[in-house]
Amino acid sequence: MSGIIEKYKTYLPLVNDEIIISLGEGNTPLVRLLNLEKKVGRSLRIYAKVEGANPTGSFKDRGMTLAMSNAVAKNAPAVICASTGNTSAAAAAYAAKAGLKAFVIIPEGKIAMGKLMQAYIYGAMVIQIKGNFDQGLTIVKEIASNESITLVNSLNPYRIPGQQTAAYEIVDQLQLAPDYHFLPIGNGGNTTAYWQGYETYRNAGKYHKSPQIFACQAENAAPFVEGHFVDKPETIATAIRIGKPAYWQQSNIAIEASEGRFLACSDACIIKAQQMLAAQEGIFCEPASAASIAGLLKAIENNFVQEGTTIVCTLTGNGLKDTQLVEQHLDFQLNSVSPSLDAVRKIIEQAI
Ligand code: AN7
Repeated sequence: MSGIIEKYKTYLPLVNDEIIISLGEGNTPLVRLLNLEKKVGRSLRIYAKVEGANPTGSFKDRGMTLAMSNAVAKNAPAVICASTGNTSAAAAAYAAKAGLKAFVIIPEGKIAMGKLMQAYIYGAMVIQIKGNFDQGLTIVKEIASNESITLVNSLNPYRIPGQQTAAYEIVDQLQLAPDYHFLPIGNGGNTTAYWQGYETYRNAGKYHKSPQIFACQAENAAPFVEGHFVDKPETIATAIRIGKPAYWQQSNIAIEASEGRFLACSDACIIKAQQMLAAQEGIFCEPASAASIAGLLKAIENNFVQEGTTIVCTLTGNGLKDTQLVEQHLDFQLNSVSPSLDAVRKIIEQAI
């Protein structure tokens, strides 16, 4: 299976045509959320772009394939990133494929266990700091500016072009540009990538108007909504627990130019949206990703979206990365019964 570089080569800055480090990323499902449409009761077409279907389970793979290919082409000896989890998983996997050493800096106790295990099993050197993502990013930027190690955070110039391919795919899948695009925002790299991606396709003559971008945060980790950096961001959606976004200006430009909005949702709304998506649409995304659905519901409630429109929500990461959170918040009972036909049948009969 070919990845996003093969598919969208003409749009991507590739240093050496012969060197492509790919795990078959991209080409993720665009799923119509019919049950959600019914639930909101308006004439809206709502789609989910399921980025958790990427090789390491998040959208980060799109940027990482290009960043890693070019790092190899430039003979980098190693790569480094700070991460809330998904970037470290993607960096570790693509570095493994490339045969490069990866160093990943993570905030102690604040990344999902699945993501941490990914970094380990792919063979990265994991460095845990007694601090948050923002502090980690400051450190890796400094290291990458002095050493020959390549930074593969979204500040790497190839990450954003790679991530733009998600916007191209959506338009190619829908055969049109959506009216609205909802996505979670942390550092703002992906918001910037989507906006630039949609604008690139618009400039290529594919449509006249790019979608309005709605970028969604968690209430207590909402620097964009508040209009200033936040020192101690807190949210159960650890992937977007970011107080000093690196793509501050570009994200503000994307929201303003697209006539979109920043939205903040409570952790409770995010968890509710995550559970609803799983139970009613069959899609298990991680909490941060559910912020886009929580944001959409809030936007609909506030009449920010017009009737008769097409909406795409990006579900940035896979729910399987963070099952501990589900365990904590989902009200479930698991009692064992005797291994007899009668016992099992009794339970089924009571449930039907
Ligand atoms: C699932 O992995 O920042 O606004 O270090 O993992 O581009 O930062 C992750 C971010 C949304 C926010 N959804 O994207 C990291 C990291 C998920 C994420 C975001 C992240 P950006």
